[in-house]
Amino acid sequence: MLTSPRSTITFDKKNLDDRTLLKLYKNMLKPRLIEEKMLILLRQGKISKWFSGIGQEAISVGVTLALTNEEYILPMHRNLGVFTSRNIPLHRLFSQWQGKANGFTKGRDRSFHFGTQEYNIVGMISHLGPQLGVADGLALASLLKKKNQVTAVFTGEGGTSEGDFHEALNVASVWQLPVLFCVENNGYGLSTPTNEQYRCKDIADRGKGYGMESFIVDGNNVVEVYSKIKKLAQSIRKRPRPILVEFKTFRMRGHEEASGTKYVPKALLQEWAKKDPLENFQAYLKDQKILTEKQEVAIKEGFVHEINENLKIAYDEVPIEVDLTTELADVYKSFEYKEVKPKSKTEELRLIDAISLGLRQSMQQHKDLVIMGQDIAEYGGVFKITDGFLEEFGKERVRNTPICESAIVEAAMGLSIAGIKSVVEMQFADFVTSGFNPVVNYLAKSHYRWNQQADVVLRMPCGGGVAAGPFHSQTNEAWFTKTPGLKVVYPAFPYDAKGLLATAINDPNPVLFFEHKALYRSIRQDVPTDYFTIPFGKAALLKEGNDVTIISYGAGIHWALETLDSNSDINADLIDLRTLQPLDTETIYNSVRKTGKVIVLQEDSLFGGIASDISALIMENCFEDLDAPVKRVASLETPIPFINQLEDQYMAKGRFEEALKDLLAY
Ligand SMILES: Cc1ncc(C[n+]2csc(CCOP(=O)(O)OP(=O)(O)O)c2C)c(N)n1
Ligand SMILES: [Mg+2]
Repeated sequence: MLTSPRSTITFDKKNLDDRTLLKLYKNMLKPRLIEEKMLILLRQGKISKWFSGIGQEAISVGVTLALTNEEYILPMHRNLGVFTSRNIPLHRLFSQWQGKANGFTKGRDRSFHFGTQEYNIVGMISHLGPQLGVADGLALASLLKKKNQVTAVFTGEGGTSEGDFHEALNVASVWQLPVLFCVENNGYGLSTPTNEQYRCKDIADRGKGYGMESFIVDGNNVVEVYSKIKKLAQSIRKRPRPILVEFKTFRMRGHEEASGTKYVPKALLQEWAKKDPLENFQAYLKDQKILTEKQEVAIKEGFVHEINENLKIAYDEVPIEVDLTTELADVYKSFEYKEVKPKSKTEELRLIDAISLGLRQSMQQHKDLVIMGQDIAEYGGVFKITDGFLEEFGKERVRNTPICESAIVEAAMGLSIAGIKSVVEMQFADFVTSGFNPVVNYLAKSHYRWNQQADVVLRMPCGGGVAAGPFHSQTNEAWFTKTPGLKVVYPAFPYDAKGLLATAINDPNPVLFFEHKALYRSIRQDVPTDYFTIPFGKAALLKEGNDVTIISYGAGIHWALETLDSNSDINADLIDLRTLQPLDTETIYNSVRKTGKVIVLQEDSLFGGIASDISALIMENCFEDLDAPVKRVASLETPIPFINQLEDQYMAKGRFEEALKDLLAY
């Protein structure tokens, strides 16, 4: 071990050869030079925003070079060194930052908000924490596919305050997933110093709380980072488990360039400037005669040349072409629906049995389909949909989860990135709020942002009429129908539920599959017992009549049927939407053009529900054909109450018949 007279860091190269040491050096120098160039361009107004990782390069570089190129890394906004160490052509990075087509997001997302399967990198979303759970999913895929690979995921110390961090660590630990949680503790989260961020001594201590090994590493010492991670990665590949590593380092510049460092004590900056990872390592290599002055200059010149050349390529690239068709088409991954016709053999099934059978058959169809949810294995799920699945498909594919909706939705995303389909059972649709962020920000936007499908189905037991109160009775489809990138399915019958669930699982896009709890055991139908599919975006015309068009879905369909049964004089088209996204506007318009009167019935509260949008669409597209204003019937603008008489008053059901008659009399 030698301390360089010019280096304040003690490097212990152990058995690392000179080639490796030089490689570490070069890989640190490159992002540093790129950043220095970016800071100049920023001052010239040629780039918009920059999050600097200067002073933290040893971590990005040491971790990346310690892994194999096939192993996934999930970097953050200060990890340029991850991208450069994976040898992404610089002009592609520059194009990405300039929002050009040769980048990774077709100009749809900025800076480091992208992933690339080509380089096994999965970039962050702004919300910081979600990628920790995505890493769990990637690591789970490695286990399931027996790949013996490590997944490394980064977070700052600020991000460790987010629930996602705790959920991800817990899941990784309970499932013994091969994840390296890399915490870069750089002293600040935006302007917030560590003593306002957390109260434990070291973040590494948190690993213990989750039953996980953890280590503290000098994040400014590239030899230590590389050697330690290399050793840990080898050990994890042999014996899969999560490990937390806290890298002590410092953020030498502002949170982002415009925000400055006024709030950072000067003495701290000076102290850490002396520990610069690149300068110290360079001094060490020179002392050790591993790097000569001449070599240093040549390496630097080479990089400067590469940077300038690539900048020119990126600047010369034409600005992105605006093409509406492409923009709209890229929200979803294209999916070629393959019809599997139902065979003739049928059996009378309740909705719940049809869903269970459908799910079972999809597990048989897709040999690596994984289902995850609370209490779904031995217990069979709170509604018993997955009863017996554990015995048939095994513990690897039928996974009980801890109570952490966010991390599980994120893990499902990770599985999808690794090419594995999954179905997540929300115990109750109400609880999706605890995993809301990854649904609407990660799953929904992933294909549009970087061409990565989220091949995930969320099963959503929903709905009222079961006297279960404000947190077990909601029908919250409207939270999702308004988010581009998601598909929303809401069957009313066992037959539809079985066929649509098969399609939802075949479809590589994120699908929210609503299952109405009050219909689970009350609605029966003859259903083909073999596997079959039903296409999305095709409503069912359940009844035909010329007086009025009734549009509904889910439980509303059964309320409408009851009303029509007891009013045989009313001749109505009854449209069961079946899927809300995509929405079968053609069937709606055709019917409205025939009847001239429409009533839209939804179980959810009125304001902002899908009935409002359907009403608006009809008004915009069929105004001339209307003989009366479109009528919406929905539940009260209150939370859904518990006790029957209050719930009955709340529900749209009680107001439907009168509204329908009023409309007919208009
Ligand atoms: C959920 C969420 N809340 C707040 C922010 C705004 N924000 C972006 S980065 C950041 C600080 C992150 O600190 P840390 O995790 O320590 O990473 P560092 O920037 O220090 O590398 C904040 C508050 C955000 N992006 N997402
Ligand atoms: Mg920080």
